[in-house]
Amino acid sequence: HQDNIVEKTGKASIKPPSMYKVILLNDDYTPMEFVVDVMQRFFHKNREQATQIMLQVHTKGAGVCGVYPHGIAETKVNQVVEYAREHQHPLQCIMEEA
Ligand code: TYC
Repeated sequence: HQDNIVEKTGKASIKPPSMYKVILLNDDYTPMEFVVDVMQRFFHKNREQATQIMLQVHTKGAGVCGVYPHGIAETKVNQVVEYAREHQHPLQCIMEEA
């Protein structure tokens, strides 16, 4: 729909779509190596970046993997949750407006 189109004095102005942070959550069971693999596989991080973010999630409870438009963020969340489920890990991933 068109909530990104704002009518003003007869002239339409376009505002860019909102961006969403995709956030990984810590848990006690998902192996560190699996989390690093997830970040390389779905967020195009190299091994060093992936390890650094994983350690931040592990110590602080949560970490941002990337910022994307709504539909892409939603797809990433679904891919991560599905992949974790397939491997029987409780890893959780959420999105929130940036
Ligand atoms: N805390 C997990 C462990 O000690 C590792 C982990 C890191 C889990 C990041 C989830 O998003 C996560 N095995």
